[in-house]
Amino acid sequence: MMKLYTADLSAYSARVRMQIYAKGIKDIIFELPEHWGMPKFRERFPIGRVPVLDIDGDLIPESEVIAEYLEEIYPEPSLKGITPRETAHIRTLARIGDIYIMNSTFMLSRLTGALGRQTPAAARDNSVTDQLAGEVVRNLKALDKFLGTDGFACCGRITLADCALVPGLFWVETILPAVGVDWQSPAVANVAAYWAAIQKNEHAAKVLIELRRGLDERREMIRSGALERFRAAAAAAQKEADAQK
Ligand SMILES: N[C@@H](CCC(=O)N[C@@H](CS)C(=O)NCC(=O)O)C(=O)O
Repeated sequence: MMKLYTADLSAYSARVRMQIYAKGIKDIIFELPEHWGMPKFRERFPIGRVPVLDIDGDLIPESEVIAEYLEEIYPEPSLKGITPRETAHIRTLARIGDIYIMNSTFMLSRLTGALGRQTPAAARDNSVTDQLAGEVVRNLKALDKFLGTDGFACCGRITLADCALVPGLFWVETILPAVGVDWQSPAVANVAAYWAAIQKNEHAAKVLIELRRGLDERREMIRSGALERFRAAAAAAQKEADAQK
């Protein structure tokens, strides 16, 4: 049986989980990987990130690669286009969600500790975080031009584009206000309308519940100091592993 190594709060994992829900795939188990975040984890998973698809020990990393693989082995219902041009459009939207939205918000969160903040930062930290926040806002405006206006990212149905954009927009909504950036503006009215509509879709709603649960757990770990202790233990274990090389 296949396993997907995944974590609730991971936007990239949520992208694949939403695809699995939308396709109605029932035979993939979800698991948090053993030794998550520790050097032992990276011995088995060199990129050190989730999601990873485990097919009887054969490991496929990277959400987009997993998504394409799942489309090939479970072709129906297809979350790709009916024509090559439609598929190219879906991939463009999914790439905006991945590279320009999820990646930048993830980096922004790491650099600012924004996940622990529920009120805006007094001032953003430095030019790197300004740059990343600017990238996200600029690319939300780009997304606005590409998005459909019927409640889906495109094609009038759930596609791989929605699977990437839903977790991406959850991170936008979580991280940008926490770093003092108001992303809403008339230039992203189409994004805001899409975001309001897609949250009512059952598969999107399911991953949003998981993402919010992950966020609550993470905030509790930050509040209790458990995250800091975990990171210190991971750094110490890494130092020891490096010294043995
Ligand atoms: N490009 C990767 C990104 C995956 C990623 O960044 N995953 C995050 C969670 S959303 C992670 O595992 N982070 C752990 C770490 O960086 O140590 C993908 O598409 O799968």
